[in-house]
Amino acid sequence: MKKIISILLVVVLVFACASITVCAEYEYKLESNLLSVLETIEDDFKLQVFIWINDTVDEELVIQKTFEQCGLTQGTAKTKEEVDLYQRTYRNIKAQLYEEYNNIVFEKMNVVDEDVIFFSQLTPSFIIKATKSKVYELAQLDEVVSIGLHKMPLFPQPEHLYEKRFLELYEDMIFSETHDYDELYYHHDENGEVDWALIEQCSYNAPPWEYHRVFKGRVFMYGDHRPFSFRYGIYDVKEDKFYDIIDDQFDYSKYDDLEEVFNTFNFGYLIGDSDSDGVLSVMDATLIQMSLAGLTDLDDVLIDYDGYFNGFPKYISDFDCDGMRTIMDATGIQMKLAEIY
Ligand SMILES: [Ca+2]
Ligand SMILES: [Ca+2]
Repeated sequence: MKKIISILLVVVLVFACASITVCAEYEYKLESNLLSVLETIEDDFKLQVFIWINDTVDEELVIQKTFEQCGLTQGTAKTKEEVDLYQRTYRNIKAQLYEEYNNIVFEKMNVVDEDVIFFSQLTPSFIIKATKSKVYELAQLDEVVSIGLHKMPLFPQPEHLYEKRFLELYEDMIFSETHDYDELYYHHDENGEVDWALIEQCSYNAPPWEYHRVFKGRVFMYGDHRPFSFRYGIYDVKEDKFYDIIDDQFDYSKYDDLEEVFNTFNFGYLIGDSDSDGVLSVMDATLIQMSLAGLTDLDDVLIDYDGYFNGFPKYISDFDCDGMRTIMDATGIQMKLAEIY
């Protein structure tokens, strides 16, 4: 009898462990904010959720194929046209690879068309409307990696900018209709009303290694950023207009807190920030001096692989943006810190 009880106990324990493992894995796929929302919603209420499925595309292979098809080699693109050709080819190859796989998983998810908000052609992801029970059901699919809440924006997405910048440039290109859109910061006027918002928006395009721009002391990477040149834009509430902030036409004086916002949130890379702590300090200058003296290897972010754009920095520590790391970069940082200009 004792033996039977022990066997039963073992069986019960094995089942208990198995269900704990399943639950843990199950919850692991659901982001914590979604889990807390699920506890409070009615059974028939449909949430907007973002679903990421496992990525079967070999990124290295895509990049290799892209360079072959473009007739370029990594680090040789010199003009905006070459960068655009690279990105266009990259997107098309990637879209072909995702098309079949995403369709198979989508069918397995068993979601009705009217609940689909976004079906990605270039990433392993979807945005759908789903009830609580549907979310738990999806979390059990092997292909689903994670599920999160889709954040609802306050302002409309800048579709007119797509028409102007995107469609004209890329009319022959396969692209997703919906792109990541996020309202990062709301600026309030003296009455407490939102008068402008900082927008981050990007489409899935290409690795951002071919081109960059220094703007207000920060380095912004070009790459998968549409409709704004370098990912960031402003929505002016009163004018009901979107502006590309890294644009020669952008009137920076109207949004004079913007530099502070960028520095506070540490967007892009702060030029000269050799130790990558998000702040310009004497340590950044010291690190440059030490590396020039051969006392340390300065392993800061490499931003231009071959320095093929003259006048652009090659490293984050290249404070004076001349493409080289010299004592002038350390001096420049020290002068900036001492506010001698
Ligand atoms: Ca620093
Ligand atoms: Ca330099």
